[in-house]
Amino acid sequence: MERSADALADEIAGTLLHRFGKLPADALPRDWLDATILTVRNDVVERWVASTRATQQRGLKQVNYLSLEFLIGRLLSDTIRNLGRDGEVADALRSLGVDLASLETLEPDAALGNGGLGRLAACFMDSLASMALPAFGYGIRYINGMFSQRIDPAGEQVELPETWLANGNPWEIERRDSVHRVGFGGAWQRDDDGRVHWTPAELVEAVAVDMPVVGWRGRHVNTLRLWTARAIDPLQLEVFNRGDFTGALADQTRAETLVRVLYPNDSTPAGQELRLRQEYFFASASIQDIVQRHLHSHGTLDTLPDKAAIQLNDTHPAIGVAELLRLLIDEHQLPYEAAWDITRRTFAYTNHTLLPEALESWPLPLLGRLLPRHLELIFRINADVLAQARTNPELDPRGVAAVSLIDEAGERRVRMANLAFAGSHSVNGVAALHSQLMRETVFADLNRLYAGRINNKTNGITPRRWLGGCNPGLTALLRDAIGPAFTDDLRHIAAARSLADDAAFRERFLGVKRANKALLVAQVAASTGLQLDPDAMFDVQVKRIHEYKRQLLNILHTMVLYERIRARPQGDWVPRVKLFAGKAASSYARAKQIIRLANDVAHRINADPVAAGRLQVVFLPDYNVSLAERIMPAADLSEQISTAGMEASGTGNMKLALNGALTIGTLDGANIEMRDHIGAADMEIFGMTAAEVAALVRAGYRPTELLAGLPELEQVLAALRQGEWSPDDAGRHATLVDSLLNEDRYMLLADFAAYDAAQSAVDRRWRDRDGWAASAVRNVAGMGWFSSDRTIAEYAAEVWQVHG
Ligand code: 26W
Repeated sequence: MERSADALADEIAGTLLHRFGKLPADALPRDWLDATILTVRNDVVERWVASTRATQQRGLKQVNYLSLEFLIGRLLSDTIRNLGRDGEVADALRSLGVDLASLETLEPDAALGNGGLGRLAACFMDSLASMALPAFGYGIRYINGMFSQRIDPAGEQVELPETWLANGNPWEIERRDSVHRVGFGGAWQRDDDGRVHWTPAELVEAVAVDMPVVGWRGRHVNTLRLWTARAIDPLQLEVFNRGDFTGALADQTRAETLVRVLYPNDSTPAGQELRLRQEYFFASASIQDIVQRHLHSHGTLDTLPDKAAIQLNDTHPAIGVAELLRLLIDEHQLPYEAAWDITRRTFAYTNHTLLPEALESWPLPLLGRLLPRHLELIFRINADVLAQARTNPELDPRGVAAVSLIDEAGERRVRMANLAFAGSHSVNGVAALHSQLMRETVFADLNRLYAGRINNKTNGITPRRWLGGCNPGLTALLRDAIGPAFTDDLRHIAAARSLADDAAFRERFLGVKRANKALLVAQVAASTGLQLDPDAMFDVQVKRIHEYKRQLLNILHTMVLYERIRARPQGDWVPRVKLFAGKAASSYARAKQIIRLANDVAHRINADPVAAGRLQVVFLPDYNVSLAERIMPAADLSEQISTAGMEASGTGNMKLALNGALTIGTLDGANIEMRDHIGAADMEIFGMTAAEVAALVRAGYRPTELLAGLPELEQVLAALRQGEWSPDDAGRHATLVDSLLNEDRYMLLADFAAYDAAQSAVDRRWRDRDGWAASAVRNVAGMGWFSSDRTIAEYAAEVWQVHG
């Protein structure tokens, strides 16, 4: 063993003794994990302090990424790999009789996010640090992250609270000197000098809890600053003078409520007052912190836009626009025009969905009651927006109403996307099609008013976690074949393209895939008792359960396939394992019903001997980052089958392709750009384009007419309606069938025939093992552009104007 590993073993044993009061013989696995993390953290903290200091001394502009979600996952293995110390840590622990790999699986996932938007934030943090761009991620330190999902014996989703902090969080450092007061309610007044004073009815304190974000090769460490809430010291508030102990306790409870739980809703705004309180608490603390840090380094707020970029991850932090304006005007006495100019030059906004029901808006009376001064400022902004809109010849009265920050139809509401749009110098979509649709649909009038403001930054994924970390076999094979350059810059992975024609390489590639599948098979056996066939095609759809993502299309096709197998058991079937995973929002009944159906289908098919060796179906519970890290490397086929125009980008599509899965998908989101980079011949694209979807909506979608041309599906739907797939409760799936035949916004039946044809084409590809392997290799080689390093480089150059 190397000397460094010897020394490290001593350090870990020392931490165990001094921090946990244990000798190695008495230590439990969790003690070893925490001692290892705390020991590694010493190294991290030294680099962290050096990075922070260097940024300050050089006076560099900083990025502030405001996001209500950071879907991080585990940190130990990523951190030591980025530091280049993974081998050394494994050796040190081995010398102490401890296995690193099994320790790593004890670390809870930091699951402070719902899905794509939250995971993107985590990938961006990794890229910012890896590219040595100084950045803060700002978020909330939720006590309960994304719920953990169980599937009960009946096949229904059950939500259990997630408790990642139950044993403490050894990565975090509380910053007692970074504390800000956040107010709610009350009233404001203008004094004789014209100065506005807001007297909130309630005050809480936001306390910073920092986590280090270590970049690739450990050269730079950034900060993820998560806010926790506490009641203001009751002695200070003189509550105790009044003897009001219960009042003090109630204050503490009210404060904790703000950070209690992540809203487990994607694509439908939560709508409750608590969510707005959460958003303001987080936005206000973050903006105050940015202002304070800027003043500390630069002395004046005039230079804020030159030294700080603030990126709004969707509209969740958009109230921050009004908060910065308020601080500049009310606390720092800037005139409105100067404050607005600084604000607009500082903020930029990313939109992540065009689904109208997901666009946040708040009832005007609610916002006015909770944030009276902010509502006043929103009116002030809106006066300018409307005045400008009325002079714009491209906007008719309907267009003027569309750009207004206030929705006047029905109950008056504040449109957060319009606030974010008006308050930013840059507004971006997350894939080329999505940005185009922003210009043409939801933001068409804002795009007329602020021409040129919308731009595109196609999403990416961090190759450190989604290749190097999750797929060491493929990484080693690639390093061996094309050298290590791709580990520093994923674009170099293109060198693997020609290896698709190398038979020996293909064999090794298939060997890696087979080994990854064996790992997943073992995990599935342990978690569900089901023994999957590792030689079958692993056909994977893993993502949040949502109608627009069309898991139902995949399930219905699986049912049709099963009926075909039953009708011709001796046919030459390509063996498939249909793998589903994903969570449904707790309030989203239809999505939960889809989970139930997937499980009913799995029960029936897996129990039928005629399907054995031909078709298996499994719904893996509790999809999270760690499970994704197992699934991506083991997948053969990636299902990306959303109704065209509805999936903003997708990032699971990228993770699967980078790990050598072929995509069956619609021309939606980033699938389109993947096709451009990988080549159309190595993907199975099918179905309506976004333009065709829109045309069909205009012409009128008539599913019952379509069904007449789909006899096999018609039979399956009839059987489903009659209860053949749910013998214990015949009526269970009737409403699901109805939804397909009435007003199905997702137009499943319109794409069914094309999907079926594409699946047959996938079967033909699979039968040609060499062709399949060559295609898979070209998929991997074609993914270099989809590194989040590329995305971040574009943001840095075109939106933030920052450099390391
Ligand atoms: C207010 C409730 C709420 C919460 C989250 C509404 C909407 C959201 C997000 C839009 C959900 C989300 O994660 N969107 C996904 O963002 C990814 C990163 O850009 C994209 O790849 C996905 O296509 C998009 O669905």
